[in-house]
This record gives sequence, C-alpha cells and structure tokens, in this order.
Amino acid sequence: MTFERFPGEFLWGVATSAYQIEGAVAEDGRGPSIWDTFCELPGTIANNETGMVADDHYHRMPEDVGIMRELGVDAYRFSIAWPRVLPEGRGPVNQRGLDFYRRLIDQLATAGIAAYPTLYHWDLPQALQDRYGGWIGRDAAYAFEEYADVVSRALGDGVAGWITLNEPWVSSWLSYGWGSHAPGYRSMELGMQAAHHLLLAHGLAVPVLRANSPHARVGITLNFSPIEAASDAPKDIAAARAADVNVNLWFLDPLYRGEYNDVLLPDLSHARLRIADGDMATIGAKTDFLGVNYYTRFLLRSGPSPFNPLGEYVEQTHAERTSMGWEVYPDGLYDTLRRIHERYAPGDMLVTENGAAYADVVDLDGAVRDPRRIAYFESHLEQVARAMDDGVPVSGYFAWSLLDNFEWTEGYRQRFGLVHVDYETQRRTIKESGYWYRDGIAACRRAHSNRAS
Ligand code: IFM
Repeated sequence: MTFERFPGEFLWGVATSAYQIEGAVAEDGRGPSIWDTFCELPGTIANNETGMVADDHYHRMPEDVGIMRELGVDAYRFSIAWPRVLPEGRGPVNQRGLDFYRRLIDQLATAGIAAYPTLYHWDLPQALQDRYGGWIGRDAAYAFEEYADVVSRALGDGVAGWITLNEPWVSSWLSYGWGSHAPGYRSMELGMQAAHHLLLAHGLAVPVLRANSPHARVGITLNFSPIEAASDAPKDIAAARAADVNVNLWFLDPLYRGEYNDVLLPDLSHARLRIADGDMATIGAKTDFLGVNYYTRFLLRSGPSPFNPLGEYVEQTHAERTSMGWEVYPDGLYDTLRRIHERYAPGDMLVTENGAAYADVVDLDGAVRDPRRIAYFESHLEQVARAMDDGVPVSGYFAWSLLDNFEWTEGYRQRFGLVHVDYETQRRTIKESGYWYRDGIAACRRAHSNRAS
C-alpha cells in the first residue's frame, strides 16, 4: 500500500559510499585516505577492522549492478573516492581511478539506472591532511573545486544528479570537534572552521559541476536528527537547543539564508571563525535539491560527557531500537522534512539515506529474514508520503544501504544492507527487505500504469 501512494515519477534508489564498500585501497594507483590512516590507530574501530577489503565492490561491481537491476531501482547513489582519482589530492590525475567510475556509470546506464554520485563521503586524501591539516585549511576547499572539475569533465555526461558533500556535520564537527571520526581531532573551534571550509568547497564546486555537466541536477546531502531535552530543566532545554542548531541548522542557514545561526555552543564564538569576503555568497550558490539523511532522534541532557561536547545523550531504553542503539522514530522524518520546507523552502528534497541496522543471519534455507527492517522502511516511507500529502516537495528516496558494509567505527558488526554480505566469501544474498523493496517499486509502477491506461 505504501508504495502506491507515491507519484509515478518518484525516484526509488539505493545508496552506498566508496570507503564502505570498495576495498582495493592500494590498487590501480589509489592513494591513501584519512580513513585508511584512522583505521590503523589501535582501538578506533570495533575489532580493529578496516575498509581494506570491505565488500570488494571494486572487483565485484558488475555483480552489484546486476543486483540493483534485479531489485528494479531507478537510481543508485554511490560516492567517488577522491584518492582514487587524485592520489595526492590535487595534481596528477589517476586515469585508472576515473575508468572504474566510467565503467560503473556505463553499466548503470545499460541497466537503466540513473547515477547519483556523491563527490565527498569522508575519504579525504591523506596528502591533503598532511599538507593543509585537512579541512582546517582553506586550501582543501580549492583542492575540492579542482577535484570536482576533473571528475565532472570525465563523467559528467553520464550523471543524473551530483551530490557535492555527504553529511558535512560528520566530516567537520564529529571528525575535528569530537574526534570520533577521521582524522580524530578534538577541538570544537577546529570543527567549526572545518565546517566552513566544507561549505566553501561545496559552493565552489556547484558552478563547476553545472558548467561541465549541464544536464545533471546538483545538490548537497545533510544529516538530520530531532534533538529533544531529556527533562524540563532549563539547562537541559538550553543544551538541546544548542545541539539542535549545531546538528540540524548549522549548514542550512548559510546555504539558504546566507548567514550562520547566532545560537552557538557554550565556549565557542563566531568571532574566531575565519570567513573571507565573498564566502557567504559562494556558499549560497543555488542548488536543485537538498539531500536529507534521516535515521533517528536523540534525547539530550546537559552535562559533561567525555566524547560529546554538546551534552549527554540519554539512552532510549523504553523505545524500539536498532542494533546501533538508535530509537526507531519515524515521525521525526516527517517533522524534519516539514521543518526544512517551512524554514528554508529548498524547492525539492531527496531522502538520500534512511535505513536500519539489525543482526541479520542467513538461515539454513538460504533466506535472510529481516522483518524489523521492513517495518522500519514501511513506517518511514509512510512519513515521507504524509509530508508530501501536506505539500512538502520530495522527489525520491534512497534506502541505506544496498549492501551490508563497513560502518565506520562500528566496523562490520552493523548490517544496514538490503543485501547480506558474507565477509568470508563475499557472497551476496538478497534479504527479505530487498525483495520487499523490489515488490514495492514494481507495485508503484503498476499502480501508475493502471491509472494511465
Ligand atoms: O553508514 C553511514 C553513512 O556512511 C552516512 N550516514 C549514516 C550511515 C549509517 O550510520
């Protein structure tokens, strides 16, 4: 029933990212990324795992495109590994890296699947970390502009939609502020500066992508989570308000209003943020859609927390949770879409990630039964449909993820895929949720062809 509620032209997709699936980190001229380095630090990743092999997608790409064809998706959101294309971050181009993405795009085209590449899903070339301090350095933004140029010249004719950045909140605040992602710095001031340079990189890339790839749509993907105070205590309310601005509004304000929000975290001052003349205009470059990633909401109480400068997240023990410990809270997706539309009116939105991790196993009969994931998707799609019924423009939905994959600091123990991956054998098994998604997409198409005839 859910799928038939969506319009005929609605885009049904699946999503992945390079470091999480490709493996082959030292092959065909790829340079190291900050995630290769971070994974080597003892104790940073569960079970000391790395993305060295991951899903071996670099070698199994044709099989994975075949699975997408079997699922009947309209679109594939993947990311391009910057260090595969420019091993030193800028300068010499690695043609073999570009060739891999050309083959992928060509095979997608043959399968009738639209390509939605993301340019940056956190795997910064290590060389840029060494030279500029990564995103702390303004030059990283200019390097990104050059990278966008190289990639869009080579691949632009085959791309339906470009996404400049994935979740810059994660690659700035979480990575330079809290230290829980690569490169693992712990200074909120650096997090704020990295966030600005990521936004600048996005703004510099937009006109380049438009010039080199005039038929493609261009957007950016941000992550959202409603953040609520754990109690009525004024200090909890203040902490939740600051965290809400930090997580949910920090990037939207400059993108759509040309300024930073004036609510900031305690002990931080905008005065310390280095912004050059013209930056805000560059960042505000007009885009065609906003990508929305949504998984859960958080309850926050003020107070010292070793890893989270925003306060302390309160475990939602009463609620249904995924194996990440995240509350299943579908209403939050409706609230998020509506809030963004009402405050910023981006014109069009794509849900570029939504999904759930559960401890799936392949049963003796070869099936992977994951009813909780199906329920998760159903309930969230209901909320997308509800938002659309209320006039919020949403034109597509990408399930996270096509495949079980490397879940960053969680390693391989969190399985988000519609397709199970046996990491010993690299055998892929479509889960029941994958078949459910396939059948839903087909039902949506059928409903519209019936209506048309
Ligand atoms: O796996 C990640 C993805 O890389 C970015 N968004 C959230 C997902 C689940 O944690």
